[in-house]
Amino acid sequence: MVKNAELAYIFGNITKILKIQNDNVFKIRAYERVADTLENMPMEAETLYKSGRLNEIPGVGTAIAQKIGELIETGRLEYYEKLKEKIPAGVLELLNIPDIGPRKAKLFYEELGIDSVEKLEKAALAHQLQSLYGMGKKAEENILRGIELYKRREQRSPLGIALPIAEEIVRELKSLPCVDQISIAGSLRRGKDTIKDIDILISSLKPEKIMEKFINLPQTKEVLAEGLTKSAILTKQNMQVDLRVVSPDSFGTALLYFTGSQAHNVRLREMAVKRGLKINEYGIFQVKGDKKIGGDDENEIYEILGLHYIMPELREDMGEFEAARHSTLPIPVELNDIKGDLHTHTDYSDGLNSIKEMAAAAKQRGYQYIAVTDHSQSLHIAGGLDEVKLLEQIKRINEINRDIEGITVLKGIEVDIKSDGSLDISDDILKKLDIVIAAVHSNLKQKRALLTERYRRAMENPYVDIIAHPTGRIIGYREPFDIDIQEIIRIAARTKTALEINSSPERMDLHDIYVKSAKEQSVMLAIGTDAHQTSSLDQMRYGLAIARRGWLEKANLLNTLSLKKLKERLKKK
Ligand code: DGT
Ligand code: CA
Repeated sequence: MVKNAELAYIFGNITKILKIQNDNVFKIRAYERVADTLENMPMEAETLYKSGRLNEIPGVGTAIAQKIGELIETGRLEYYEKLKEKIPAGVLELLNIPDIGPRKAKLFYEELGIDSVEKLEKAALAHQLQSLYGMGKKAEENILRGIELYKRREQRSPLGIALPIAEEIVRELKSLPCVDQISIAGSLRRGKDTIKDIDILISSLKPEKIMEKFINLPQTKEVLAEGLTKSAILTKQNMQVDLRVVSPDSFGTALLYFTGSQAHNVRLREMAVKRGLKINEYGIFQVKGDKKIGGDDENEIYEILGLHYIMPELREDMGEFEAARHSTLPIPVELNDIKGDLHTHTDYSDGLNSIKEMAAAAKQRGYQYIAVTDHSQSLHIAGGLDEVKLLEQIKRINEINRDIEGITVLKGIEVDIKSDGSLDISDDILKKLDIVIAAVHSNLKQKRALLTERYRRAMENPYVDIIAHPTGRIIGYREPFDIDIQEIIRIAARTKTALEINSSPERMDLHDIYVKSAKEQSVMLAIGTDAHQTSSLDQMRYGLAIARRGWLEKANLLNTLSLKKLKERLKKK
């Protein structure tokens, strides 16, 4: 079976090669569109092919249908093989580096024979790039920075990528009857925004059976280590997964140990020592006589140490022990507490679904409201709304609200903060909306003071309720803006502006450390998925992980409020 993802990958590569070769734009667009469609299509292309219905896929004409057929029948595509002879795979890899497009990739390859990221880095360090046409010292420096980001991206994956992979593996392993308990551990269990490798822990009396299944999972690309208690694989998405199997009577302490963080574990062990106890991954023991007093239950270990249970998201040695001792641990906010999504897009700008579809999907998730916050006019590439179009959308939402039941669509906008801090939509229109989120999308390299000032002006606007993705980072692609985030938090407190926890996997912005700091200054936070299609509403849980890691409780989040309370609160600013 040739999966859609594999087809999409090949058509994506064809697009890249054609771009580097500066081929016909219409042809390029056709391949790009097919790659995109294949990636997001619920139906398998192979199934359609077998019933002669490939032409039902949008954008698939005879030529492309033939190519899909050839791939399904023979597993290879002559046209693609020929293209690859001209442009090596290493040159395509260059396109993954921020700031490198087809033009530069071609330039580096043709002028300096650069066909790998490694060679590119060497050339940049030897200052061989700056003299090339259209380059310069600054461009060369940017490329080096881009390579750093790229390497880090290869090493750590966003939570939103790693978690679904881990859950699928857990589901498959769980089907074995010899599995007693199973849990995700490591940074993934702690809900960190990026994950180096996935850790899974199982208790069982029959480890061989489990290991055999694990190394032969359909996801496995390579077996990195194989043993009776510990194995590691690399998945097809290049994620490393470590699996450990322990006996049921040590599941609790092993889970504690492999959940980490290391800093948290060090403190736990110190506390144990003070009580004449010893903890390791096998159990908790009295030093005198080496008597085991616990090990199967994680909860119980904290109890034995005289502590309240500390949830995994707080285990960073960032004050959780003091809070556990003084009974001041936060009451964790749960997915059930979330009453709506406050950042979503529709087909009015660059979203895929209609307002109605988004509203229905939000209702299905048990929400009371969903804020539609499309882009504003100056974001041309995202089809931003001008004031006329926004007024039209307001009217449409009013109609929809009259028609539907069980959910309310809030009229909103993700308004651009312009270079001088003014907004892209006039106050007269903003005041007609239920909710305004403001964001920086342009002129990102402004000086620190200027950029911070730009945020200040936006927050002082009486209609701005939330600042979207405040630091602007894109994991692996863009560093956070050079802004004074602590100052921005102070201004948010003073102006009663909420800060967003953007939960789209590549953003995860605000970071948990700043979330905690915002909470300490009584700033409200708002989780928004930034969904551009209905399925992305499920990303709420990634933002929730940040909220929990940031010590938030229900009362610190705008979108735990009921519709009525939220509306009152939004009017207040
Ligand atoms: P990462 O980098 O995203 O994979 O982060 P973690 O926390 O998942 O780190 P990882 O996978 O190296 O190890 C998982 C947990 O196992 C870690 O949080 C604590 C525990 N652990 C691993 N190695 C050591 C060690 O050498 N000493 C101690 N005390 N604990 C360790
Ligand atoms: Ca890990």
